[in-house]
Amino acid sequence: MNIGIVCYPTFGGSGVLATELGMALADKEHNVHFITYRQPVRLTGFRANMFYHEVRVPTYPLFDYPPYESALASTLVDVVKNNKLDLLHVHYAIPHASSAYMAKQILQKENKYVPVITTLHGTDITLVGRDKTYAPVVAFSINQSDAITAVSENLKEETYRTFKIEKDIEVIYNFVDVQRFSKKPIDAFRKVIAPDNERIILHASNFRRIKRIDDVIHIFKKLNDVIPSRLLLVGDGPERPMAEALCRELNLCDEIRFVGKQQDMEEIFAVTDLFLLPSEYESFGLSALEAMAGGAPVVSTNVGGLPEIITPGENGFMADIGDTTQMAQYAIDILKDENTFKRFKTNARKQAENFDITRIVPQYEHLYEKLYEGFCKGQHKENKVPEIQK
Ligand code: GMT
Repeated sequence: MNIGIVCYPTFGGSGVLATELGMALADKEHNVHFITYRQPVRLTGFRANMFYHEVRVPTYPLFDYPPYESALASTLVDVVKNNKLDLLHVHYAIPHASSAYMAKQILQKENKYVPVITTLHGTDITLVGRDKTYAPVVAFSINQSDAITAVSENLKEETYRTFKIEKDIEVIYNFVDVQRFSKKPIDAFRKVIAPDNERIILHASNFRRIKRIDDVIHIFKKLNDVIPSRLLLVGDGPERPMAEALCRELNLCDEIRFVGKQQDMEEIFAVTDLFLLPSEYESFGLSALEAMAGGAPVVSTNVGGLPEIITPGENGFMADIGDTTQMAQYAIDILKDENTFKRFKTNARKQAENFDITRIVPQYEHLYEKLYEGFCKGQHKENKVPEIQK
C-alpha cells in the first residue's frame, strides 16, 4: 500500500513510535511517505520505498503565529495526489487529525477518497487536548477519522471519559524491536559511566513537569545511599535547570550525568541496570518498554497504561505518585542480589517480547486493509464507516 504518516519529528514517544512503524512498514514492502516539518529523529537508513516530505510553513510579517495546520493540510493534499496515497495515518491528534480532515475534504471535492487513521498517544487527550482552547476541534476531528486507535486500554478509557466519541477506538499497543534492543553491553562504555562497577540507573524523557524529574533524583539519592549507583539522565526540556540545581543541592553532581538527547538508545539500554519512570501520567510509557527490551527492569508510578506493561514483582514495581521512598525501596529490592536482579532482567525482556514489532505491526496492517477495502467498496459514500475488526 501507499501510506502517508504524519507525526511530530521530535524525540517524543509518539514521533518515535510513528517513525519506527513507518520504517517497519517500508521493510514489509509498503511505500511509506513521512509528512513532517523536520526529518524525524529516529528516521535512519535508506530505503528505496520510503519518502520524506517536509511541511514548509512560510512566515509573513502579519503572522504572529504561522498557520502550521493549513500548511500541513495543503501539503497532505499535494502528497496524496502526487503519490497516489491509499491512506493517511496521523499520530497525535493535535493538530494532525484536523489537518487530515481538512485535506480529506479538499480531496473529496476532486473525487479522491483517502481514509484517515488517528492514533491517540496520550497528552493529546489527557493534557493538551482536554484544554478548552483545543477540545472542540480535537473531539470533532477525532470523530471525523475513519479509524481511531489508542496505545493502551487506559488511554482508550480516558478518551471516552474526556470526549463524546461516537466510534470504536481500537487499542493497538506500542511496540519495540526486541532483537534490535537486545544488544550486548559495551564494556568500555560501562566502565566510563560506572568505574567501580556501580549500578547504572536510567531515566529518559522530555524533562517536562509531568515526568517528575525531581522524584527521579530523590529516588536515586535514596537508592545510592544503600547501593552505590550512577544515574544517567537522557533527554532535555524545561525541567532541566531545576534538576541540575537539585543535583547540586543534594551533592550528587559526581553520581549523576546529564547526557542530553540521544539517538542510539539501544546502546544506552544495554548498559542500564534499572529504568525509573515516576511520571504523573503515562498513556503507555514507550521508553519503559524499550528499556525492558534491553533487559532493564522498571520502577515507575502506577498510573495510566503502565500497569498494562509492568507486572509487579516480576519485571519491575509500581508505587503511588510521589512516593519516592517506596520506589527507592523497590529499586533496592531488585538490585540487592545478583539472582533476584537476573530474574527481573530475564522477565523484563520476556515481557517486551509480548510487544514485539512482529506482533504489533501486523495489527496496523490489518486495520489499513480493512479500511482500504471498505473505501474501495464505496462505504464512505453512504457515510458508513467500515467496521474495524477486533
Ligand atoms: O510524554 C512524552 O514522552 C511524549 C508523548 C508524545 O506524544 O510524544 O508521549 C506519549 O506517547 C508515547 C507513545 O505512544 C507514550 O509512550 C507516552 O506514555 C505518552 N506520554 C504521556 O502520556 C505523558
